[in-house]
Amino acid sequence: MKLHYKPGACSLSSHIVLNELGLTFELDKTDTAHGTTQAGEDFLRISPNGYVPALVTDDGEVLTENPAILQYLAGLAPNSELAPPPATLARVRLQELLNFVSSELHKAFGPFFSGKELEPEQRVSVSAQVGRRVSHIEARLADGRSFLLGEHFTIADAYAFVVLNWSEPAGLTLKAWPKTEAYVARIRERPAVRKAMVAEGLIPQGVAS
Ligand SMILES: N[C@@H](CCC(=O)N[C@@H](CS)C(=O)NCC(=O)O)C(=O)O
Repeated sequence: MKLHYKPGACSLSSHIVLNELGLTFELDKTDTAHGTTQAGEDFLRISPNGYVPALVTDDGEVLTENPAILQYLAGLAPNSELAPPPATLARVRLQELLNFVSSELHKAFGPFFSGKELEPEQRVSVSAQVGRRVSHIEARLADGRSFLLGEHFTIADAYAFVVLNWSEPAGLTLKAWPKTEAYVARIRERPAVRKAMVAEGLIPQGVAS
C-alpha cells in the first residue's frame, strides 16, 4: 500500500491508523500545489481531485476521501476495535462522527489554511464556527469517556485528533474546551501517533517512543 500525504494534513489520520494496525506501507510526500508525487509522477493522474489522502491499495485501487480510506483500513483488521462491525448501530454512530469531522469540523478550519490572510472580522466569525464544532466534541466527551465512541480509540478519533491539532497553527486555543484539550493531548501520546508525526517531520525523532 502507498499513502499519498502532506505533513500534518488530514492524511495524517490514515497514517496513524496504518501505524495502529502495524501494517506495511509506503509513504509518498505529495506536492498538491504542483500536482506531483515524491516519485515525480503526475498526481492528478492518480487522484484527479488533487488532494490528499490518496491510498493506493495492494491491488492497485486508488481510494480517496478520509472517511472511506479510514473505514477501508479498519476493515483490514476487523478485530482491531478501530471500527465497530459493519451493519450495526455502533457502526452508524461511527459513520455519523466521521461525517461530522469531515464536513463540519475539518471544513470549519479550512479558511485558516486557504493561503489568504483573514480580515479581523472574518477571523472572529471563522473562529466562532470552529468553536461551535469543538463544542460538539466537548459534549461527546462530557460523560468522562476517553474517546468519541467510548473507551476504545477508533478511526474517528484519529481523524478528529488531526483536525483539532490544527488549532495551534490556526492561532486558536482549546482552553475553553478542557475535555477536548485533554483528549487531544492523550491521543498525541499514542505510540502510533508519535511515530506518524515523526515520520511526517512534525515532531523530532527523540519525542517518539
Ligand atoms: N474531502 C477530502 C478533503 C481532503 C482535503 O481537504 N485535503 C487537503 C489537506 S487536509 C488537501 O490535500 N488540500 C490540497 C492542498 O492542500 O494543496 C477528504 O475527506 O479526503
